[in-house]
Amino acid sequence: MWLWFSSILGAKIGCPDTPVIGFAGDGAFGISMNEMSSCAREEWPAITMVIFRNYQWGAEKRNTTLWFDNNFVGTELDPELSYAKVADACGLKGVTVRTMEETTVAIKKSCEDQKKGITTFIEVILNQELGEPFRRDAMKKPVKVAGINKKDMRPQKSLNG
Ligand SMILES: Cc1ncc(C[n+]2csc(CCOP(=O)(O)OP(=O)(O)O)c2C)c(N)n1
Ligand SMILES: [Mg+2]
Repeated sequence: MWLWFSSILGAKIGCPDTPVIGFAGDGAFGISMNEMSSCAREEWPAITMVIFRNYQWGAEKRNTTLWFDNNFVGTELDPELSYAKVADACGLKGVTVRTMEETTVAIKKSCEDQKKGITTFIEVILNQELGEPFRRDAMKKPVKVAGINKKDMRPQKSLNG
């Protein structure tokens, strides 16, 4: 999940004459975005990164709503944060788009820009509709599989005797 951005940078280093485009959810991208502080350097070849911005860990949120009677916890991302602005601040190019047409235009333009050494981050603003879980059949409430029985506990022997 977190690997995509760094893999995309590696793919471009491996194939510098090919347009390289990465796609990631905003949660996944948040885990690997620290590479943004490196990839504006002169010697790094340019890539395009498309970030699907639904302001949530959607897959995890879907799981928790199914497990916990439509409740969710710990899945909301910061709505104040703009990945496009972070890109600008890193000396990269940040673009915000809201429609399929805008996204298409931005991706095409970014591929042209790769030839000029310009890396583009395209932040695609989405709604928060949740998709189907990967495994609906596995979406049962977590159950306690093993408790702790005091009788099973033993004092630890000291290593120093
Ligand atoms: C390294 C790693 N950590 C955690 C997970 C579990 N996981 C699967 S999807 C997901 C949330 C992804 O959120 P986002 O990238 O925003 O995508 P969305 O579901 O919102 O489209 C997480 C945490 C994972 N797959 N890999
Ligand atoms: Mg998301």
